[in-house]
Formats: sequence, structure tokens, C-alpha cells
Amino acid sequence: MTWHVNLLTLFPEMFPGSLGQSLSGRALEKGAWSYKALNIRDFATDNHKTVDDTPFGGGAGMVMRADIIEKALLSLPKQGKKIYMSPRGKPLTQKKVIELTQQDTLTILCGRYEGVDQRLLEAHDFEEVSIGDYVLSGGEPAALIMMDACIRLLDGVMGNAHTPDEESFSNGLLEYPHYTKPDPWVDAQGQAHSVPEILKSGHHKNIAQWRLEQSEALTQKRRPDLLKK
Ligand code: 6GU
Repeated sequence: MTWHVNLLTLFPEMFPGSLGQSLSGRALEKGAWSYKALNIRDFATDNHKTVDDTPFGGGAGMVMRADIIEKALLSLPKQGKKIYMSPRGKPLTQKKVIELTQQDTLTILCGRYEGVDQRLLEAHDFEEVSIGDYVLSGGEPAALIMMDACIRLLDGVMGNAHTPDEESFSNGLLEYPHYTKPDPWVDAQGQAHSVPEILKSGHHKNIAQWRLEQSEALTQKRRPDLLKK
């Protein structure tokens, strides 16, 4: 019933972050989801609380230690599906988001430095997920984004506003444009902008057809890759 997320991070104070606000914040208060952010540093074994070390083979930066992360992982009562946030990962898609909401527990590892020891990822069967082709300084903001995409889909979170059949990606297309009053709208330069006539016609079937055409044209123009599957 409650969708639970464990976070393994060096910056537990970054959670719930923006997820404590608005829709996801209310869902957290209602118990639709819960989280526990563990500070990996609390599992360090030396006096200096070391969590990283130099890479074998040389090179820049530090690597997060497998032994310390494993201690954090084994302290959890339930691990569920394990995910490592990484720009090397499989790109996050709406399909993957839906899959993740169907798990009762996720454990998300957020890396800093150059990355984490590969042996930890393999020994504990982490799936690597990326949120896009750019590099963040750490996995925490990526985890927040992935969780946001999941939380809005949980039962009871969106209520009436949730029309998953019409939003971007649900039908494999980008969403059609939206308009509201006033009509016309006169901008600060005195230019009048009117709403497309068809949307005011009351012909629901024609409106649905127009919206589909708009979605298809926009997808062809901006994201032709979405049509090639
Ligand atoms: Cl998931 N993590 C990090 N650190 N950088 C990223 C990313 C994830 N996705 C894109 N860039």
C-alpha cells in the first residue's frame, strides 16, 4: 500500500527536498509513500569516517568503497529493487517509471566522486539508471526526479487531475497544446492572440481529432525518435 524508498547517500539532508512540497508532499503526509535516507558515512569503520579511496589503475578522483556501502545496504530491513543513479545507466522512460511504481520497496544508491566500486554493483545486483545525457555532480537530484515521476502515479496521489491516457508519452506522443481564458489574450505589446476556433466549437470528436493531429505533428518535429519504434 505504501510505496517505500530507501536512499543510500552522503547527503541525506537533500531528502525529501522538493518531494516534501505540493502533490508529493501531501502524498507523503497521507502515507501514499515513505522514505528513509541513510548516511553512508555512518557506516564507515575508521576514525576519519572514510567512505572512498583512490582508484586502482590510477586516474583522477575517488571511488566509493564497496565494503562501506554494503554495510549500509545490509542494515536495511528490506532492500527491494536496487537502483544505482548513474549517467552510464539505462535512460529512464515512462515505461520504467510505471515498472518502479509496481515495486513495494526500492533502494536507491546515490553516488558522489567518480563513482562506486563496480564489484558492489555486481554483487548486489544494482540496476543502473540515468535521467539523461548530461552529468550531474551526484545522484541525489536524479533520484529526486525519478521519485517525482513515480509518486505522481501512485494510487490516490493525483485524484481527478490524473488523466494518464492524455499526457505526454502515455500514448507514445508529445502532448497537444492547451489554452484557457481570456480569449483573445492581448499581450503587453498590444498583440492579440486568439484560441483555435475548433476548441470553442463544442464538437468533441473534431476536437479529439485536432488534438491527435497536433500531438503527431509536434512529435514529428521535436522528437521523431519517438515515432521510430
Ligand atoms: Cl542518474 N546520476 C548522475 N550522477 N548524473 C547523471 C544521472 C544520474 N543521469 C544523468 N546524469
